Amino acid sequence: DPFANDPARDPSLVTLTDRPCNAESPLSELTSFITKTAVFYVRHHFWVPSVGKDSYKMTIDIGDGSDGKTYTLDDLRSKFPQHTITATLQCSGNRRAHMNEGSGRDTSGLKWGAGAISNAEWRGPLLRDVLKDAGLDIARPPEELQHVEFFGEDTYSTSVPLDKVLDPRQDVLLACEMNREVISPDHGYPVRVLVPGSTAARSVKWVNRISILEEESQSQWQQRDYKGFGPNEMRETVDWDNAPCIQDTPVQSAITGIRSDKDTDGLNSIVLEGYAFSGGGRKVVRVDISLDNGQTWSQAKLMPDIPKGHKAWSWSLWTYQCPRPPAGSYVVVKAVDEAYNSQPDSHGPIWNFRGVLANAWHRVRIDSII
Ligand code: MTE
Ligand code: MO
Repeated sequence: DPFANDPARDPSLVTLTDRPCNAESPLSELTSFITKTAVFYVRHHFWVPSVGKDSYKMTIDIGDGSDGKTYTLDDLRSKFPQHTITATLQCSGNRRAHMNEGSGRDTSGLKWGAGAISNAEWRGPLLRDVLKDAGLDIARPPEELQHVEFFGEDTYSTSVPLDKVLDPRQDVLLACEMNREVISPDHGYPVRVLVPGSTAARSVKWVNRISILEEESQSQWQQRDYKGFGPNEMRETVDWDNAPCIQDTPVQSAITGIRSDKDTDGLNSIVLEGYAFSGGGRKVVRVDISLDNGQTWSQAKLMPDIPKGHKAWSWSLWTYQCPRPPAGSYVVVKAVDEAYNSQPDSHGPIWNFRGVLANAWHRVRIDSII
């Protein structure tokens, strides 16, 4: 049984499948800026491979036909400056269940609610520094080299554009620590790639080989998954080859908590809490709240959390207090990022058969969770 070595997991994780483990963070845990490692969402395609820290080796092959250079964990930790960032990982399927419900059309894939997203602090060398050491001319890379492919010990693989990795302000790490501890087995022990601002599918866990290539990865996760299509396109007819793979993700927000409170005059009120996040390091500049299903709006308060890194790689948490609306009201959230991208009002027009990038306004019926 290859799953026999999977680690024990926190019982509060919301498990969708056990083998392989796919589990959401409980929404009540997503109201802290840093998600505790034990309740960080888990998304595996296979079992957790066992990789010893002493036997760990990673090979970098820079596309020049040479054999490549190999690094131990100790090399990665001691030979390169270590960088710390805070970054949110969000699965491309986050909120797929909302897309299904909102459009009345099913999609293929795990029915994630709003908990396939979490935020952590990551530490390790910049991948560009390691590529330089491996012999890549990072100031003037050969024109034909355009992509970096990551291979996981579990056979998962995918690639990102080389430009993203070479820019020191994009903060692409070989993360050796998560929340100031060695990375846990579920999140890639001992080393995972961390590509901040990109869909989490690119942040390969248990990475043991990195190749610089002329073409994108030919893996199924690059070519036949994690792509978006029109609402009319179906599995049988789509042109996979001509759709770009998802890298940066669109702006997203969700309500993660609603609690009863008293306002300063002692009157009944509610406090809404949630997250807002955009891909590509685009900062969330505003979170709009409606208590009447989108007729009228006001702004939530963004929390003063201090993210680390060159861009807005972490979500923004927000709160909103207001008089308690009548039972049966729909509260709605939508966010705006620094490029003034916003979220669509419903999932019907953005429905796609894989159910990726579900980011319509999040609506919650008030009496359903108080
Ligand atoms: N890396 C490997 N090696 N194997 C995987 O199955 N899943 C990817 C990505 N990296 C995956 C992987 C996907 S789809 C997601 S959403 C994130 O890891 C989940 O990361 P997490 O489990 O640390 O939350
Ligand atoms: Mo994912």
